[in-house]
Amino acid sequence: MESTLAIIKPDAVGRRLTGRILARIEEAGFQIRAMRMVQLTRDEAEGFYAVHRGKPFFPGLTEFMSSGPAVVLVLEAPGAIGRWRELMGATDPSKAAEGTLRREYGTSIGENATHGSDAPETAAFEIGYFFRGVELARAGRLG
Ligand code: 3AN
Repeated sequence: MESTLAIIKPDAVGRRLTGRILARIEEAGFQIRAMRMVQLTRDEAEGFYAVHRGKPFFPGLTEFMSSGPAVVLVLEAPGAIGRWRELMGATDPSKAAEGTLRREYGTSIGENATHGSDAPETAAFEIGYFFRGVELARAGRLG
């Protein structure tokens, strides 16, 4: 079993797409182990995306991610990291495959509706950034 950190980004929450994206997550067979709505400060967004510091899109990315509420989730499934990235589609919505969340709900490479961890180490960091172990354990009893 594997866990990944997913975010429904401020563009999607603002456009009232949260429920539809959650339905797609559950229909795809992920177990939601933890979930919370957050309004990131600029500092918190910068900490989350620290690996991208220095890249040209970093200021815009962190401004966007702190521009409104987002929904953070821990998704569990066998191969959750890869499967969630597959369901999201490519970073650029115009290049994302038909039927993916970013193709359907993303509007630009910056405002692309969802985030997902890209490797087990990243998932561990990102899950720990938002959730304490006890919050996961409690949700984990749902099975
Ligand atoms: P992904 O989220 O698909 O793993 P990353 O990790 O390369 O993509 O980039 C993190 C986030 O930064 C992306 N989700 C996207 O919102 C933003 N981003 C990446 N590349 C660009 C770009 N060239 N211009 C604007 N935003 C970008």
